[in-house]
Amino acid sequence: DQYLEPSTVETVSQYACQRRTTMENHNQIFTDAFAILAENAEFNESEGPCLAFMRAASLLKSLPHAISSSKDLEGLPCLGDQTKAVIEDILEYGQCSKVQDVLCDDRYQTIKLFTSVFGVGLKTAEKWYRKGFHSLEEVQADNAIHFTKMQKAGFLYYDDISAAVCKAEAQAIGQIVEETVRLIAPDAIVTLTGGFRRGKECGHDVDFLITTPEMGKEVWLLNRLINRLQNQGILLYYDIVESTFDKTRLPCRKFEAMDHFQKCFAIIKLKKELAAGRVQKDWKAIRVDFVAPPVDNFAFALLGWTGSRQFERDLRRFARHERKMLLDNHALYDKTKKYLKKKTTNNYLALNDVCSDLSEWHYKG
Ligand code: DGT
Ligand code: MG
Repeated sequence: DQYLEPSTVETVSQYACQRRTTMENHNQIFTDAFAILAENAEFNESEGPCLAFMRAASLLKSLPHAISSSKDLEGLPCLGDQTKAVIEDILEYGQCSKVQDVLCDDRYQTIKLFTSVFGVGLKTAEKWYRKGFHSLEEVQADNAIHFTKMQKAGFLYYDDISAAVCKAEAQAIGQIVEETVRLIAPDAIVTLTGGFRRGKECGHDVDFLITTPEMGKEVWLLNRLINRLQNQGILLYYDIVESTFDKTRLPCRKFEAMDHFQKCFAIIKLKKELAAGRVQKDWKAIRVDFVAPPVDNFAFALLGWTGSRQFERDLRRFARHERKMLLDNHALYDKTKKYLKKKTTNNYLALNDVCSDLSEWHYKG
Protein backbone atom coordinates (compact mmCIF):
# COMPACT_ATOMS: atom_id res chain seq x y z
CA ASP A 1 0.00 0.00 0.00
CA GLN A 2 3.03 2.25 0.14
CA TYR A 3 2.77 2.60 -3.65
CA LEU A 4 -0.73 4.13 -3.58
CA GLU A 5 -1.39 7.55 -5.06
CA PRO A 6 -0.33 10.22 -2.55
CA SER A 7 -3.85 11.67 -2.54
CA THR A 8 -5.22 8.42 -1.18
CA VAL A 9 -2.65 7.95 1.55
CA GLU A 10 -2.70 10.12 4.61
CA THR A 11 0.97 10.27 5.43
CA VAL A 12 3.72 11.73 3.29
CA SER A 13 6.70 9.38 2.99
CA GLN A 14 10.06 10.40 4.44
CA TYR A 15 11.67 8.97 1.27
CA ALA A 16 11.86 11.23 -1.80
CA CYS A 17 11.63 8.10 -4.00
CA GLN A 18 8.13 7.46 -2.66
CA ARG A 19 6.81 10.93 -3.28
CA ARG A 20 5.39 12.20 -6.55
CA THR A 21 7.26 15.37 -7.40
CA THR A 22 6.18 17.49 -10.34
CA MET A 23 7.96 20.43 -11.94
CA GLU A 24 5.47 22.66 -10.16
CA ASN A 25 6.91 23.89 -6.87
CA HIS A 26 4.23 25.51 -4.72
CA ASN A 27 6.67 26.32 -1.93
CA GLN A 28 9.54 28.01 -3.70
CA ILE A 29 9.82 30.79 -1.14
CA PHE A 30 10.69 28.13 1.47
CA THR A 31 12.75 25.82 -0.76
CA ASP A 32 14.90 28.74 -1.97
CA ALA A 33 15.62 29.59 1.67
CA PHE A 34 16.53 25.97 2.43
CA ALA A 35 18.78 25.79 -0.64
CA ILE A 36 20.79 28.78 0.67
CA LEU A 37 21.01 27.35 4.19
CA ALA A 38 22.03 23.92 2.81
CA GLU A 39 24.71 25.50 0.64
CA ASN A 40 26.04 27.50 3.58
CA ALA A 41 26.13 24.36 5.75
CA GLU A 42 28.00 22.58 2.94
CA PHE A 43 30.54 25.42 2.81
CA ASN A 44 31.00 25.01 6.58
CA GLU A 45 31.27 21.24 6.18
CA SER A 46 28.27 20.71 8.47
CA GLU A 47 27.01 17.53 6.85
CA GLY A 48 24.05 16.97 9.21
CA PRO A 49 22.41 20.40 8.86
CA CYS A 50 23.15 20.40 5.11
CA LEU A 51 21.29 17.12 4.65
CA ALA A 52 18.44 18.28 6.90
CA PHE A 53 17.87 21.43 4.82
CA MET A 54 18.04 19.48 1.54
CA ARG A 55 15.57 16.89 2.84
CA ALA A 56 13.18 19.60 3.97
CA ALA A 57 13.40 21.32 0.57
CA SER A 58 12.76 18.04 -1.24
CA LEU A 59 9.72 17.34 0.93
CA LEU A 60 8.20 20.79 0.38
CA LYS A 61 8.73 20.48 -3.40
CA SER A 62 6.52 17.39 -3.43
CA LEU A 63 3.54 19.02 -1.68
CA PRO A 64 0.54 19.67 -3.96
CA HIS A 65 -0.24 22.93 -2.16
CA ALA A 66 1.52 25.97 -0.71
CA ILE A 67 2.22 26.02 3.02
CA SER A 68 0.20 28.93 4.36
CA SER A 69 0.28 28.39 8.12
CA SER A 70 2.27 26.33 10.60
CA LYS A 71 -0.80 24.09 10.94
CA ASP A 72 -0.03 22.82 7.42
CA LEU A 73 3.20 21.34 8.77
CA GLU A 74 1.49 18.92 11.14
CA GLY A 75 2.26 15.29 10.41
CA LEU A 76 4.92 16.05 7.78
CA PRO A 77 8.20 14.12 8.03
CA CYS A 78 11.71 15.54 7.42
CA LEU A 79 11.03 18.79 9.29
CA GLY A 80 12.94 19.45 12.52
CA ASP A 81 12.91 22.43 14.88
CA GLN A 82 15.43 24.37 12.78
CA THR A 83 13.63 23.94 9.49
CA LYS A 84 10.24 24.63 11.07
CA ALA A 85 11.62 27.87 12.57
CA VAL A 86 12.71 28.99 9.09
CA ILE A 87 9.24 28.29 7.66
CA GLU A 88 7.56 30.12 10.54
CA ASP A 89 9.82 33.15 10.08
CA ILE A 90 8.92 33.33 6.40
CA LEU A 91 5.21 32.87 7.13
CA GLU A 92 5.32 35.70 9.64
CA TYR A 93 7.80 38.20 8.15
CA GLY A 94 8.01 37.20 4.48
CA GLN A 95 11.68 36.33 4.96
CA CYS A 96 13.99 34.56 7.39
CA SER A 97 16.68 36.55 9.20
CA LYS A 98 19.04 33.53 9.22
CA VAL A 99 18.88 33.38 5.43
CA GLN A 100 19.43 37.13 5.13
CA ASP A 101 22.49 36.82 7.40
CA VAL A 102 23.93 34.07 5.18
CA LEU A 103 23.32 36.10 2.00
CA CYS A 104 25.21 39.05 3.52
CA ASP A 105 28.03 36.87 4.86
CA ASP A 106 31.38 37.63 3.29
CA ARG A 107 32.65 34.05 3.50
CA TYR A 108 29.46 32.60 1.98
CA GLN A 109 29.47 35.08 -0.91
CA THR A 110 33.14 34.51 -1.69
CA ILE A 111 33.12 30.71 -1.42
CA LYS A 112 29.99 30.65 -3.61
CA LEU A 113 31.75 32.76 -6.23
CA PHE A 114 34.96 30.70 -6.20
CA THR A 115 33.20 27.30 -6.30
CA SER A 116 31.16 28.53 -9.27
CA VAL A 117 34.33 28.11 -11.36
CA PHE A 118 34.47 24.70 -13.09
CA GLY A 119 37.22 22.68 -11.38
CA VAL A 120 37.19 24.62 -8.10
CA GLY A 121 36.03 22.65 -5.06
CA LEU A 122 35.52 23.71 -1.48
CA LYS A 123 39.14 23.16 -0.39
CA THR A 124 40.56 25.35 -3.16
CA ALA A 125 37.92 28.05 -2.65
CA GLU A 126 38.79 28.17 1.04
CA LYS A 127 42.50 28.44 0.30
CA TRP A 128 41.86 31.44 -1.96
CA TYR A 129 39.52 33.00 0.60
CA ARG A 130 42.17 32.61 3.31
CA LYS A 131 44.60 34.46 1.05
CA GLY A 132 42.18 37.37 1.34
CA PHE A 133 40.81 37.24 -2.21
CA HIS A 134 37.24 38.30 -2.91
CA SER A 135 36.99 38.38 -6.69
CA LEU A 136 37.91 36.10 -9.58
CA GLU A 137 40.10 38.87 -10.99
CA GLU A 138 42.19 38.92 -7.79
CA VAL A 139 42.61 35.15 -7.91
CA GLN A 140 43.58 35.14 -11.59
CA ALA A 141 46.11 37.92 -11.03
CA ASP A 142 48.03 35.92 -8.40
CA ASN A 143 51.10 34.47 -10.09
CA ALA A 144 51.77 32.15 -7.16
CA ILE A 145 48.67 30.07 -7.87
CA HIS A 146 49.09 27.08 -10.14
CA PHE A 147 45.76 26.47 -11.87
CA THR A 148 44.75 22.99 -13.05
CA LYS A 149 43.82 22.44 -16.69
CA MET A 150 40.20 22.19 -15.58
CA GLN A 151 40.32 25.50 -13.69
CA LYS A 152 41.98 27.23 -16.65
CA ALA A 153 39.04 26.11 -18.81
CA GLY A 154 36.70 27.15 -16.00
CA PHE A 155 38.02 30.73 -16.08
CA LEU A 156 38.25 30.87 -19.85
CA TYR A 157 34.60 29.89 -20.41
CA TYR A 158 33.27 31.24 -17.11
CA ASP A 159 30.45 33.40 -18.48
CA ASP A 160 29.07 30.71 -20.80
CA ILE A 161 29.34 27.89 -18.30
CA SER A 162 27.76 29.82 -15.45
CA ALA A 163 24.76 30.70 -17.63
CA ALA A 164 22.07 27.99 -17.49
CA VAL A 165 21.80 25.45 -20.31
CA CYS A 166 18.27 25.47 -21.77
CA LYS A 167 16.34 22.49 -23.10
CA ALA A 168 16.86 23.47 -26.76
CA GLU A 169 20.62 23.65 -26.20
CA ALA A 170 20.59 20.26 -24.46
CA GLN A 171 18.68 18.82 -27.42
CA ALA A 172 21.13 20.33 -29.90
CA ILE A 173 24.06 18.84 -27.98
CA GLY A 174 22.15 15.53 -27.86
CA GLN A 175 21.84 15.52 -31.64
CA ILE A 176 25.56 16.17 -32.14
CA VAL A 177 26.49 13.44 -29.65
CA GLU A 178 24.03 10.94 -31.12
CA GLU A 179 25.20 11.55 -34.70
CA THR A 180 28.88 11.38 -33.74
CA VAL A 181 28.47 8.18 -31.70
CA ARG A 182 26.54 6.57 -34.62
CA LEU A 183 29.63 7.05 -36.81
CA ILE A 184 31.71 5.07 -34.31
CA ALA A 185 29.23 2.38 -33.32
CA PRO A 186 25.93 2.33 -35.22
CA ASP A 187 24.25 0.18 -32.57
CA ALA A 188 25.47 2.18 -29.57
CA ILE A 189 22.97 3.27 -26.94
CA VAL A 190 23.01 7.02 -26.22
CA THR A 191 20.77 8.26 -23.42
CA LEU A 192 20.28 11.75 -22.09
CA THR A 193 20.32 11.60 -18.28
CA GLY A 194 20.47 14.10 -15.39
CA GLY A 195 18.01 16.95 -15.00
CA PHE A 196 16.98 17.01 -18.66
CA ARG A 197 15.81 13.39 -18.46
CA ARG A 198 13.65 14.47 -15.53
CA GLY A 199 12.04 17.11 -17.74
CA LYS A 200 13.78 20.17 -16.32
CA GLU A 201 13.71 23.30 -18.49
CA CYS A 202 17.31 24.22 -17.71
CA GLY A 203 20.39 22.82 -16.05
CA HIS A 204 24.06 23.41 -15.37
CA ASP A 205 25.31 20.73 -17.76
CA VAL A 206 24.10 18.01 -20.15
CA ASP A 207 24.61 14.40 -19.02
CA PHE A 208 24.79 11.32 -21.25
CA LEU A 209 25.14 7.58 -20.73
CA ILE A 210 26.71 5.81 -23.68
CA THR A 211 27.23 2.10 -24.13
CA THR A 212 27.32 -0.74 -26.66
CA PRO A 213 24.97 -3.74 -26.73
CA GLU A 214 28.02 -5.99 -26.67
CA MET A 215 29.82 -6.16 -23.31
CA GLY A 216 33.38 -4.86 -23.42
CA LYS A 217 33.02 -2.86 -26.63
CA GLU A 218 32.08 0.24 -24.63
CA VAL A 219 35.71 0.72 -23.51
CA TRP A 220 36.57 2.29 -26.88
CA LEU A 221 33.59 4.60 -27.10
CA LEU A 222 34.66 7.68 -25.16
CA ASN A 223 38.15 7.98 -26.65
CA ARG A 224 36.77 7.67 -30.16
CA LEU A 225 33.94 10.08 -29.44
CA ILE A 226 36.44 12.62 -28.07
CA ASN A 227 38.63 12.20 -31.18
CA ARG A 228 35.69 12.83 -33.48
CA LEU A 229 34.49 15.88 -31.55
CA GLN A 230 38.04 17.20 -31.63
CA ASN A 231 38.21 16.71 -35.41
CA GLN A 232 34.93 18.61 -35.76
CA GLY A 233 36.64 21.49 -33.94
CA ILE A 234 33.98 21.69 -31.24
CA LEU A 235 35.80 20.21 -28.26
CA LEU A 236 36.96 23.03 -25.96
CA TYR A 237 38.03 20.88 -23.00
CA TYR A 238 37.95 17.24 -21.91
CA ASP A 239 39.14 15.06 -19.10
CA ILE A 240 38.69 11.32 -19.41
CA VAL A 241 38.57 9.50 -16.08
CA GLU A 242 39.38 5.84 -16.61
CA SER A 243 37.18 3.16 -15.14
CA THR A 244 38.17 1.94 -11.70
CA PHE A 245 35.45 -0.64 -11.69
CA ASP A 246 36.12 -3.60 -9.44
CA LYS A 247 33.32 -6.14 -9.56
CA THR A 248 34.41 -7.83 -6.36
CA ARG A 249 33.88 -4.70 -4.28
CA LEU A 250 30.68 -4.15 -2.37
CA PRO A 251 28.87 -0.88 -2.95
CA CYS A 252 30.00 2.21 -1.18
CA ARG A 253 27.90 2.92 1.89
CA LYS A 254 28.55 6.62 1.88
CA PHE A 255 25.35 8.48 1.09
CA GLU A 256 26.82 10.25 -1.94
CA ALA A 257 28.07 7.18 -3.79
CA MET A 258 30.41 7.90 -6.66
CA ASP A 259 30.63 5.31 -9.38
CA HIS A 260 33.59 3.66 -11.06
CA PHE A 261 32.59 3.84 -14.72
CA GLN A 262 34.77 5.43 -17.34
CA LYS A 263 33.59 9.01 -17.77
CA CYS A 264 34.50 12.21 -19.48
CA PHE A 265 33.94 15.78 -18.30
CA ALA A 266 33.90 17.99 -21.36
CA ILE A 267 33.13 21.47 -22.63
CA ILE A 268 31.60 21.58 -26.09
CA LYS A 269 31.28 24.55 -28.42
CA LEU A 270 27.66 24.88 -29.54
CA LYS A 271 26.97 27.07 -32.56
CA LYS A 272 24.14 29.52 -32.06
CA GLU A 273 22.10 31.77 -34.28
CA LEU A 274 22.89 35.44 -33.91
CA ALA A 275 20.36 38.22 -34.19
CA ALA A 276 21.07 40.20 -37.40
CA GLY A 277 23.74 42.86 -37.02
CA ARG A 278 24.86 41.72 -33.56
CA VAL A 279 28.62 41.66 -33.04
CA GLN A 280 29.02 38.70 -30.76
CA LYS A 281 30.64 35.31 -30.78
CA ASP A 282 28.44 32.80 -32.59
CA TRP A 283 28.84 29.93 -30.12
CA LYS A 284 28.32 29.04 -26.48
CA ALA A 285 30.51 26.79 -24.33
CA ILE A 286 28.41 24.00 -22.76
CA ARG A 287 29.43 21.60 -19.98
CA VAL A 288 28.79 17.99 -20.97
CA ASP A 289 29.32 14.78 -18.96
CA PHE A 290 29.65 11.39 -20.66
CA VAL A 291 29.51 8.13 -18.71
CA ALA A 292 30.25 4.78 -20.38
CA PRO A 293 29.05 1.89 -18.21
CA PRO A 294 29.21 -1.71 -19.48
CA VAL A 295 25.75 -2.73 -20.72
CA ASP A 296 25.45 -5.15 -17.78
CA ASN A 297 25.30 -2.20 -15.42
CA PHE A 298 23.36 0.09 -17.71
CA ALA A 299 20.05 -0.04 -15.82
CA PHE A 300 21.68 0.91 -12.53
CA ALA A 301 23.85 3.57 -14.12
CA LEU A 302 20.75 5.08 -15.74
CA LEU A 303 18.87 5.07 -12.46
CA GLY A 304 21.88 6.57 -10.66
CA TRP A 305 22.56 9.31 -13.20
CA THR A 306 18.99 10.47 -13.68
CA GLY A 307 18.87 12.12 -10.25
CA SER A 308 17.82 14.17 -8.52
CA ARG A 309 20.56 13.83 -5.94
CA GLN A 310 17.98 13.68 -3.14
CA PHE A 311 15.96 11.06 -5.02
CA GLU A 312 19.12 8.94 -5.43
CA ARG A 313 20.09 9.33 -1.80
CA ASP A 314 16.65 8.33 -0.61
CA LEU A 315 16.43 5.43 -3.04
CA ARG A 316 19.65 4.02 -1.57
CA ARG A 317 18.38 4.70 1.95
CA PHE A 318 15.07 3.02 1.08
CA ALA A 319 16.86 -0.03 -0.33
CA ARG A 320 19.05 -0.29 2.76
CA HIS A 321 16.49 0.29 5.49
CA GLU A 322 13.24 -0.97 3.97
CA ARG A 323 14.52 -3.81 1.76
CA LYS A 324 17.83 -4.76 3.42
CA MET A 325 19.57 -4.29 0.10
CA LEU A 326 22.47 -2.17 -1.06
CA LEU A 327 21.95 -0.07 -4.17
CA ASP A 328 24.58 1.88 -6.06
CA ASN A 329 25.21 2.93 -9.67
CA HIS A 330 26.51 -0.56 -10.55
CA ALA A 331 24.11 -3.07 -9.07
CA LEU A 332 21.69 -4.05 -6.37
CA TYR A 333 23.01 -6.32 -3.66
CA ASP A 334 20.88 -8.48 -1.45
CA LYS A 335 22.44 -8.17 1.99
CA THR A 336 20.55 -11.18 3.32
CA LYS A 337 21.58 -13.45 0.42
CA LYS A 338 25.02 -11.90 -0.08
CA TYR A 339 24.95 -12.16 -3.87
CA LEU A 340 25.33 -9.69 -6.62
CA LYS A 341 22.73 -9.40 -9.36
CA LYS A 342 24.95 -9.45 -12.40
CA LYS A 343 23.19 -10.21 -15.66
CA THR A 344 21.39 -7.47 -17.54
CA THR A 345 18.09 -9.30 -17.32
CA ASN A 346 18.54 -9.75 -13.60
CA ASN A 347 19.42 -6.12 -13.26
CA TYR A 348 16.20 -5.12 -14.92
CA LEU A 349 14.27 -7.61 -12.82
CA ALA A 350 15.92 -6.35 -9.69
CA LEU A 351 15.04 -2.79 -10.58
CA ASN A 352 11.48 -3.79 -11.21
CA ASP A 353 11.36 -5.59 -7.87
CA VAL A 354 12.47 -2.63 -5.89
CA CYS A 355 11.78 0.61 -7.53
CA SER A 356 10.13 0.65 -10.94
CA ASP A 357 6.88 2.02 -9.56
CA LEU A 358 8.76 4.60 -7.59
CA SER A 359 10.97 5.85 -10.38
CA GLU A 360 8.04 5.95 -12.79
CA TRP A 361 6.17 8.16 -10.40
CA HIS A 362 9.10 10.43 -10.09
CA TYR A 363 9.97 10.78 -13.75
CA LYS A 364 6.40 11.04 -15.02
CA GLY A 365 5.97 14.16 -12.91
P1 DGT B 1 21.92 20.10 -13.15
O1 DGT B 1 22.63 20.84 -12.07
O2 DGT B 1 20.85 20.90 -13.75
O3 DGT B 1 22.85 19.53 -14.17
O4 DGT B 1 21.16 18.89 -12.39
P2 DGT B 1 21.38 17.33 -12.52
O5 DGT B 1 20.32 16.69 -11.73
O6 DGT B 1 21.53 16.95 -13.94
O7 DGT B 1 22.72 17.08 -11.71
P3 DGT B 1 24.19 16.65 -12.23
O8 DGT B 1 24.39 17.01 -13.65
O9 DGT B 1 25.16 17.17 -11.22
O10 DGT B 1 24.26 15.07 -12.09
C1 DGT B 1 23.32 14.22 -12.70
C2 DGT B 1 22.88 13.16 -11.74
O11 DGT B 1 23.83 12.13 -11.66
C3 DGT B 1 22.73 13.69 -10.30
O12 DGT B 1 21.47 13.35 -9.82
C4 DGT B 1 23.79 12.99 -9.53
C5 DGT B 1 23.96 11.72 -10.30
N1 DGT B 1 25.19 10.95 -10.12
C6 DGT B 1 25.19 9.63 -9.94
N2 DGT B 1 26.40 9.16 -9.81
C7 DGT B 1 27.24 10.16 -9.94
C8 DGT B 1 28.66 10.27 -9.91
O13 DGT B 1 29.40 9.31 -9.74
N3 DGT B 1 29.16 11.50 -10.10
C9 DGT B 1 28.34 12.57 -10.31
N4 DGT B 1 28.88 13.76 -10.52
N5 DGT B 1 27.02 12.50 -10.33
C10 DGT B 1 26.47 11.31 -10.14
MG1 MG C 1 23.11 17.68 -15.16
